[in-house]
Amino acid sequence: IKPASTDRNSFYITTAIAYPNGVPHIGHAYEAIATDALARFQRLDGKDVFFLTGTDEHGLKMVQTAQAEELPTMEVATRNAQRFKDMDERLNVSFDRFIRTTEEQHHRSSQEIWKRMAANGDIYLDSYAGWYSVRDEAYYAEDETIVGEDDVRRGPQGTPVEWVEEKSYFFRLSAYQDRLLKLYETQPDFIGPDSRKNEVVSFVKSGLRDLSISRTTFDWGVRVPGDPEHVMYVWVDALTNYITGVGFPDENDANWRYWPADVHIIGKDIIRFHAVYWPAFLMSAGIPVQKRVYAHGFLFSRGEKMSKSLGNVVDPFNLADQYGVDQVRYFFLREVPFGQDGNYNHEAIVARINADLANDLGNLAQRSLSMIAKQLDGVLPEPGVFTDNDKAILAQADGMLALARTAMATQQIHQALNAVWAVVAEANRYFAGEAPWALAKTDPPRQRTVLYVTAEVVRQIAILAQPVMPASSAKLLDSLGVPAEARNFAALGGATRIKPGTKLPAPAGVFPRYVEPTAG
Ligand code: ME8
Repeated sequence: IKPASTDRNSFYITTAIAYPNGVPHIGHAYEAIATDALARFQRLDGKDVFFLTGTDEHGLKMVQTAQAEELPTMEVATRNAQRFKDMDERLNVSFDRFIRTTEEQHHRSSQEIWKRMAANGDIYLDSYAGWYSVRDEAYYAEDETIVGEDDVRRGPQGTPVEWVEEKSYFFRLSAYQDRLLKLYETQPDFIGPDSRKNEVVSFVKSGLRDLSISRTTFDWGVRVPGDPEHVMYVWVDALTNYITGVGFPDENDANWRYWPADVHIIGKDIIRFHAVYWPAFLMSAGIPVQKRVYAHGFLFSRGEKMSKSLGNVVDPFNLADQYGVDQVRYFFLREVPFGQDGNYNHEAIVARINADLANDLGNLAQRSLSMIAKQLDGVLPEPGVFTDNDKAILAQADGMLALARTAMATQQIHQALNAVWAVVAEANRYFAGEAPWALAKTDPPRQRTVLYVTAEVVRQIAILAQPVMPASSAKLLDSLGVPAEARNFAALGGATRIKPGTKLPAPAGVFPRYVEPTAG
């Protein structure tokens, strides 16, 4: 096996791949938006980024969905996968590849990792008897299940389980307990946030059972090499998507240099698969393990977990139509600390749109730019000598990048936004305190300096807002006359300043207030 890349300038990030047994819901949108913000941030910071997302199309759940619709499984998978891709496009998610696990390359990839695990002595045939949840596509031990008052036995996620007995291949997960614990110890940032890490460590410490990794009761999956009666357990091929996406099994593929992934972004319900099974499979196959797994929380609507099976799905397309794409992206990433659960409702979204975006950032930009347009012929003024107030707000703006970098390095997207909006708030105080509208008559050179400083601060804010609100930030940077090649993070932190003498286009409002549609 060729050694994986040590190119520190590359950055490989993934989402979970969604089950296309239904249409995308807000949980999927949330994960896509957050991962996109992280990917865009690294791109703007000069990294060579590869961003993978896609759909997880095998497994019993897909078969049952297609049966219920009386359609071929592939047809349902193809139709719904397209909805996920459409959602990504609608939400401005800048993936580099959208993988579908039904692709031929992915079948080869999954068979290759299987063969390597088998060659390492980690796969054996036995028979399986235990509790299986179709909804989770997961097996549970008897003591992980409970029988409810309704006489239905459920697993730890609250989903019904059924007794399954069949011949099955097993993966020797039990042999990896010590190596996994060593991994968590030597790579302390392998799992984030800490609450999830503790959960995983105590799960592994409590002892690992070998894992059933094949099924014979249906054939919708990747065939087990050398035993076509079996298809792989869906999670074996699902996790393998992360290496298929960068070229595996062809290690001469140009994209293989991205492996190992810098971070897998997933929801908290699937941490065990990513932080226990996946690194064990990779170790067994002699492939370097990913660098990090970060689990975000769940979004709740009306206090209930949202899922396709539960039916209280909020449609991401409708949200984007109603509030605007950047507004929705901003809301979820600012409102919900990334890694924790979050609530969503109409009032909270409107409050963020009108306060943070329309009032605080939108008005600041609009007021300063229209003053430049009306009173200075639309030419960005030359500043005079900076006062202490000017220097203080410029220093705070220059300091945003370092704070945002620190926050984004551990996926604390909300903290990066907090750092930027602290400057938005301070810039508003600065603008109100300097009162440039009054200076037009009393001290025109000072007015020019205040407007210049404000424009410079808004420029840095807009550059740093791009990962979260790409389209609106671009409009803002257009109205500041910032050329396309000066919009990455190399232009932040005081390295360069906005150019005086630039003729600006007529300022266009970028962040409209949300107005309730009138009845009828
Ligand atoms: O789990 N809030 O697919 P999936 C936030 N195919 N995130 C949510 C959520 C919610 N209400 N509901 C789901 C799968 N998610 C597997 C993944 S990866 C090799 C295979 C998240 O369609 C969920 O945690 O059920 C997961 O990260 C992603 O959406 C896809 O969920």
